[in-house]
Amino acid sequence: MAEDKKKEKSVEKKPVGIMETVLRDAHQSLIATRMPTEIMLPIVDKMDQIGYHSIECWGGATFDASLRFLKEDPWERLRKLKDGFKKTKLQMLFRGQNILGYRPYADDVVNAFVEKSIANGIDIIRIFDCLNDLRNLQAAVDATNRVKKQEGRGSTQVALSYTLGDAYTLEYWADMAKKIEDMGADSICIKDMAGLLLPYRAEELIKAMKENTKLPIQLHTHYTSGEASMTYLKAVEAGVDVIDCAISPFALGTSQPATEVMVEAFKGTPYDTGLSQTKLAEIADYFRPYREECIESGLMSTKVLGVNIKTLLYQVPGGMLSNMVSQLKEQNAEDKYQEVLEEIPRVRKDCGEPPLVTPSSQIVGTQAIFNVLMGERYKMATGEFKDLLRGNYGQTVKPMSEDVIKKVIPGEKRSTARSAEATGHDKPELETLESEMKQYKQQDEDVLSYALFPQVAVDFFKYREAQQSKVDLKKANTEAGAYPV
Ligand SMILES: [Mn+2]
Repeated sequence: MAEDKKKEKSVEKKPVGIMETVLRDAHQSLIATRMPTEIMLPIVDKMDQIGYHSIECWGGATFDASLRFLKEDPWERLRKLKDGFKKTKLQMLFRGQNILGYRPYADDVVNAFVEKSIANGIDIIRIFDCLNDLRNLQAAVDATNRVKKQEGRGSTQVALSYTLGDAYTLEYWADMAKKIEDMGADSICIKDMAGLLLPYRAEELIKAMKENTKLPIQLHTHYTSGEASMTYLKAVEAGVDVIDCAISPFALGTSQPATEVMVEAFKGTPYDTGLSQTKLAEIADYFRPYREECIESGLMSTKVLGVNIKTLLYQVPGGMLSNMVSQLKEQNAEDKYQEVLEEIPRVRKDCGEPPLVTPSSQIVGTQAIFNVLMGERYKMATGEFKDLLRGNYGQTVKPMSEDVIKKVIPGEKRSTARSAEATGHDKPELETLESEMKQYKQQDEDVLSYALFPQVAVDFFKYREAQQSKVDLKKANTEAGAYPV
């Protein structure tokens, strides 16, 4: 009898996992990805004792920002984090065939990047595509699975970019969940970059997907529209397995819901995370002075900290809105703001109703500005918009407007292949890339940094060499007794 009761209780329990984003998305969303490694390292040991499902700490914009602005080797950061996180799984964000860069790469580069990411410390790779064209994810998924088989480390998470529109029915999402399972992923992520997913919609969505797949589902959203904590609550009740949260000093606004708030909300329920508020408070205490510093220096603006309900009205991500405002300002056309906002959904429809996430958000936003400022729709089109119509980014869920295709790229051949083939990156390119940069190479990973950001990486390599020769010089001179000790 007593045993039966115990059994019943253990069946009921379903602790929700927390992925902590402070080392990646939270600072990408609030301080333009500028958190340096030296701020991260002192707290790693304590974070490792919390019992998070995982720590997101790499990928997204961190790679670019490290090389470009912080003059840090992103690979070195990853190795240092791995040294400190002895128990907790490390997670990264990976842009499908584009890896972390802005163009599609050949499969050999994708393979090498996945191998090196795992070798240097990543456990879970979250892979997404801006059109949700799963073919653009297959190479990265296969590479991760291959490493997992060989090394026993590495887990594949496929992320769907969440969006709204006629095509995005519950059937669509449920069907995608099944397809992701079939393509060999270990888990699914719903990636809601603009905070569009409302609480009751989340409940329906998770239930529908769970009916179609056994894979764990992780939910990622942003607090931008102010709905996110409620969305997590309903999603967890509907069976979601992991939620993405940020420790309070780096939570809310355009970042994620606060870790401590979600932990407290589920305390004493079947979803109890089991995480200690006392220990979490120590993490928050550590990051609070840094937050204050960022506010004082202007790195963290109060503009990103509030709630912006307009993201729901126009389904435009927060970052895209601020981009749009500055583009209009440059053209002295701030009075066209409302017109452009209304043009965005129309442009999105014309090009097959894609999710608005990097890079599709910029492509659609800029074209909407062109359409309004030129006084005639598609009188001029950007190169990227043409590429989107040509099929170079892959396939959209809905067909594109034939009229717009005729007007913008008349008579041109359109591709139906995945992005790497559509853009001619269908042959190995790693060797060529290496030959271009071999004078700077100090580790195999340098070739991959160069592949993603050629100019920025070379600048970094030169900076690194200068630093090293300075240090060597100092050391040599000290050894020779040239400097007084
Ligand atoms: Mn995000």
